[in-house]
Amino acid sequence: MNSVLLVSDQNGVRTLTMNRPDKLNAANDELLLGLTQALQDAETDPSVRVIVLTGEGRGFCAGQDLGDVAGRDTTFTEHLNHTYNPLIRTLRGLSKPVITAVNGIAAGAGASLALAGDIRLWSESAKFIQIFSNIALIPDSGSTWMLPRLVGYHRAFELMAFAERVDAEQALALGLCEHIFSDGSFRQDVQAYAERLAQRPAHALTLTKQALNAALTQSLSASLDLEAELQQQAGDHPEHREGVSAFREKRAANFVNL
Ligand code: T3D
Repeated sequence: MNSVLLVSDQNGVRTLTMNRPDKLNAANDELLLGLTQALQDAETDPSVRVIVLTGEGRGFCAGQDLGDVAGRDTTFTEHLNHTYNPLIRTLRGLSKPVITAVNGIAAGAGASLALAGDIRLWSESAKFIQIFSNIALIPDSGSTWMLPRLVGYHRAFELMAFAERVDAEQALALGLCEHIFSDGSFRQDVQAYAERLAQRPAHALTLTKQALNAALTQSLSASLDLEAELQQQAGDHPEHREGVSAFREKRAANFVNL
């Protein structure tokens, strides 16, 4: 039997590929729990500097596998608390950078996953749909928290109410993705981008994520205090010494293995 999640490593980049292409990578419990575990494994593996999450085939993820819902013996609340919520908490809580490489349609909880990366790279034919209202559910897996922060309350509500289809150009304009790559070279372009990110100072990026995530919910004054504390940790780290030495010696810094 094929694994619902493929894991591969190349040059410090761990790629996790959702692998249910016949269903546009719709998520069953095996995929959701496996993905959460795989993210935790990537976090603790010192060889991993960047994590890429993508999908096999023409879909990124079509959200909850609707075939699995009928006859389920858990409530929606229990199911979310057991599967999607730990996944999103784990993903957003990782110290390492996560790239969501949105290779195709991202719908429902798949759209929430697409948003959850630190960097979102889209193929030119990718689409994003807050599709929940088509089946009279509410957006979950963090979409109600993330989307209004990106596009504002009103645009978020409209996208959710009409399950509007957002294409890659619109997504770029709305701030739902950072870059669009061609369909034909998408996987290679994502890998090259991720490898560039893997060369950056990992410890400093971890602290940067910490400061940015805290800033989403705290005051300017609290952020200034946190910056002062985290800057000390950054300044005390060998990465900082290497960066300054490289500048003085007019060479490229090498932050790997520090
Ligand atoms: O705890 C809880 O359960 C609550 C959590 C909820 C989280 C959610 O994500 S709710 C939202 C669930 N997702 C959906 O409602 C999306 C359903 N899918 C679609 O509306 C369409 O498939 C798409 C708009 C995403 C793509 O349309 P299209 O025309 O490009 O592809 P398609 O032909 O509809 O789909 C291709 C195949 O994938 C097809 O299978 P078939 O007929 O070839 O055997 C289709 O049934 C299957 N598929 C797509 N999405 C799902 C799915 N199978 C199961 N579940 C899906 N979500």
